[in-house]
Amino acid sequence: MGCEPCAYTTLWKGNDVGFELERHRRAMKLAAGGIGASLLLGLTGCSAELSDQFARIGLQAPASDRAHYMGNLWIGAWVACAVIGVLVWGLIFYSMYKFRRRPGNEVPRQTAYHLPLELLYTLVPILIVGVLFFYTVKAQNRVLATEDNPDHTIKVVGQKWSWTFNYMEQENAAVGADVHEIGTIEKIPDLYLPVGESVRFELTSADVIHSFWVPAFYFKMDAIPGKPNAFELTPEKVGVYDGKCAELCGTYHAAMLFTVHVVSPDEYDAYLKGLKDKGQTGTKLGPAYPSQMASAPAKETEK
Ligand SMILES: [Cu+2]
Repeated sequence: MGCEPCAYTTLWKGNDVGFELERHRRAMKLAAGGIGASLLLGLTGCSAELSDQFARIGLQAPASDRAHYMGNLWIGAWVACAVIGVLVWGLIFYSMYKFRRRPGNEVPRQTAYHLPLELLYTLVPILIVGVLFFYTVKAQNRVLATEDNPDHTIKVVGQKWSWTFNYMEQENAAVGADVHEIGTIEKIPDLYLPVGESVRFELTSADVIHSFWVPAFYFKMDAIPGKPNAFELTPEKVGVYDGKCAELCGTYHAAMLFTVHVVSPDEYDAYLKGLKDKGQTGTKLGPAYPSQMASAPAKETEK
């Protein structure tokens, strides 16, 4: 059996039907085995976290107030796919059985120009796409919603091959200055966030397009030179999370990592105070760009 048309011809002629049926039976057994193994892994799980992750269809635990909207969209899309998949496969197997070739009936009855059927398979996909589009826009609007006065603003700069975080905390009495941390390819930078307080991220880039991504927030947004982007969220869970660049930006794209620490507001202030004490005040566009960011307040001077 070299190719599908040959297999089809052979099957049609009825010369090797037994072999073909055996081949399909084996393929079905393999598929059933694979699905069974996945289910078993999900149900028994190596740990509670793994089975929780299975229930979230691969997503890690959500860590921000916006993640739930994206998580619901993700689960909803999979449920829609499963329902449609079961329906389509069901109809396929039903047709295969119901209209199978019978002795004395070499060519089954052909159906063409069946208007109701044609309308059905034009309208149903449009309906499916429409429903998915509606829920996508709904989730997107919630994820991208902003408020006038977020509790904190962090200007994030993507630069080859790391990140610079500028904490705009001059108005924060506990810190009293804008402070920054510059990451380099040798030193993965830390991003500190206060739990339960809203943070506005203003993204830009010093060179090429990068993308700011924290998987536990279920969100990423491009950092584009000359085009400021912004989004907001409130971290909900104290913990340490991975951050990375999600835009293939060049040779060391994979090295553009950062570590997110969601801590109590007091620890957040203490960390920023530490940056201030180390002289990391003012705003920066990364190590290769010693000048201040254009939008930084004029009174801020760099050291
Ligand atoms: Cu990048």
